[in-house]
This record gives sequence, C-alpha cells and structure tokens, in this order.
Amino acid sequence: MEEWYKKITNAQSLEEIEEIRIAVFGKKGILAKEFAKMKSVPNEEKAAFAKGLNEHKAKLMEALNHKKEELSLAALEKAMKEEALDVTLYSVQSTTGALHPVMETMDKIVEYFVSMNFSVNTGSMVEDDFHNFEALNLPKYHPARDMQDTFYFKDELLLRTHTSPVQIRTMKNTRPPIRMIAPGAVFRRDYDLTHTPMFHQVEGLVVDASSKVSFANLKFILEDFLKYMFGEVEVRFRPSFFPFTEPSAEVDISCVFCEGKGCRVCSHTGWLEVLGCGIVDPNVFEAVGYENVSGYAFGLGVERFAMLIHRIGDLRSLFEADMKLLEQFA
Ligand code: 2NM
Repeated sequence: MEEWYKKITNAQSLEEIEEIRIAVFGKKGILAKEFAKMKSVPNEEKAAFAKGLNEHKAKLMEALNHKKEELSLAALEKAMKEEALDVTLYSVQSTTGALHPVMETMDKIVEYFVSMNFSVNTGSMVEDDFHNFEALNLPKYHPARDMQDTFYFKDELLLRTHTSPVQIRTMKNTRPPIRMIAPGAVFRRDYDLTHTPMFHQVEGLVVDASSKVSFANLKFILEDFLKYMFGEVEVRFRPSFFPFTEPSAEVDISCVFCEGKGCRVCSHTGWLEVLGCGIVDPNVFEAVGYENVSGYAFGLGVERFAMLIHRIGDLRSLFEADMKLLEQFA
C-alpha cells in the first residue's frame, strides 16, 4: 500500500494521476484485489481487515484528489504563461484611416468650387476688429458684436466669428476680378443642441466690374452646387438680412429626410435651411477701397451639411471623437 502513496506524491502530470487512479480504484485495481482477499480472512478478523482497507481507500482518494488539484493548477499556470499575449508588441498589421465626416464634406464642397474656377484661401483664425466686423458693415454698436458672442483676446483682437475676414483681406490685396472661397474653423460663444463654440464654414465671394455680377449668377451657382451636394433636391431662395449683403437671401433645399412631405427634422415645413447669400453691400466695397464693382457672396456651415448628407441627428456626435460612431462614415 505504502508505495501507492509515494507514487501519488511523486506524480508529475495529470495523465500519471489518471493512470494511478485506474490502478488503485479501477475494477481490476489493487483495492479491488485487496477486498477480494476478504473471503480468505478468518471471520473474527474480517471487520478489522475491512476497516483497515476502507481507511486506506479514503486516504488514497484524498491524496489523489489533492495531487490532482495541485497538478491542474500548475498546468493552468503553465498554459497561461505560454499563451499570454504581449499587448504592448507592435502589430505588423495596419488599419486604414479615414477622414472625419466634417473634413470629407468640406473637401467635397471645396472640390465643387475649385471645378468652377474658384481659388481657395484659408486665412488666419486670430483676427482684428476691422477685418472681422468693421469692414463687413458691422459697426461698433451692432448687436452681432456683443462680447457675449465672441472670444476676445483684448479689445481689438479676437477669434474670427466667420471666414469673411479672409475675403476682406483678399479684396484689400488683390484687384478684381475675384473668384474665391474661404474654408475653415470659426468660433462663437455658443453651446447647445445645435451650436458648438468651434465649427467650420465655407464662404464664397465673386467680384467683377460694375454690373457684371448678378443675383442670377448667384442663383445658378448655388442651385448647381446644392444639387451636386444633395442630389435631386428642390432649391428655394427666401429674402433675408445680413449686414454685409443687400439684397440678402437664405437658401432652402427640400427636406432630404422626408422628400418635402414634412417631418420632425424640417419642422413639418418640407424645407431645410442650408446657406445664406446675397449681393455684396456697397459699404463692404467702400471699406476695402473698391469702386465700380459688383459682387455676390455666400456662406454655409460645414457641420450642418455633413449632418444632412450622413443623416446624423445630433451635432455633438461630430465633436466627440467616438470611433464607433465615426467608423460608420469611413
Ligand atoms: C454669408 C451670407 C452672405 C459673406 C460676405 C462676405 C464678404 F466678405 F464678401 F463680404 N463674405 N461672406 C456672406 C454673405 C456670408 O454667410 C451666411
């Protein structure tokens, strides 16, 4: 018997333990053989003999289970060590990146106007009072210049609230004709469901000799542009007001969600407002020293275009860097 205790103690593997189990507890195992000897044991010794054997049986079983557990644990630890992944290793695979939907939309807008012979100018994000407001017919007392709406560094220096200062600077250092767009980030003190403190605009400007540039020219290019961006949509112009254009208009497209039937997104009007435009106000030309010219200008918000193109419901999802969301548009 003693040799089997030793064998159990010295076992090196679960396979060995299984072999021992069969040799000890199996049908033809040593315990079975020992119990078979009962027949030849004198009657008065039978009880003590059986008791001794049963004690061994219980002890061997306990020793076996104990060893089995010990070896299982060791096997698991060995497997875990062998199969462990070094997550800090560089992967030899690479994934393809993609443009953010806002930048992709901006590119598509820029591509359209470049194809129509517009040049592209990005300007700078820090501007002064003259180029951001004064030259755009936004005098000091104008409500749009409220400190609340603007990020100021000091009195005369601020983060641009639109890309129009790029057009002002271009007019100041170029002679007409001008045919340009200004894409880029702009900044306003707004933060709610439909406004973020930073967003992107594309503004356009065409200037040529007196009476060469008409509202009809503006209508054509914007209708063509909106059909390029949104497919077969209806386009309508509504009279509006901007300090830098006169006359001014807001431009709607038929709702891309309900095809003009009326839904929650278009507030049951069937129309979505997508840009602003107009004939450049004479005061703007005067501020940049232009005489005897005519021109049109327009402006749009890129985030709004991206949301309508990709059917994104919440503006903030474009600013959260949520890969799960963004991957859908890659
Ligand atoms: C808009 C709407 C209408 C605009 C005007 C000018 C400039 F510099 F030429 F005067 N740039 N952009 C303009 C006109 C922008 O955005 C809704």
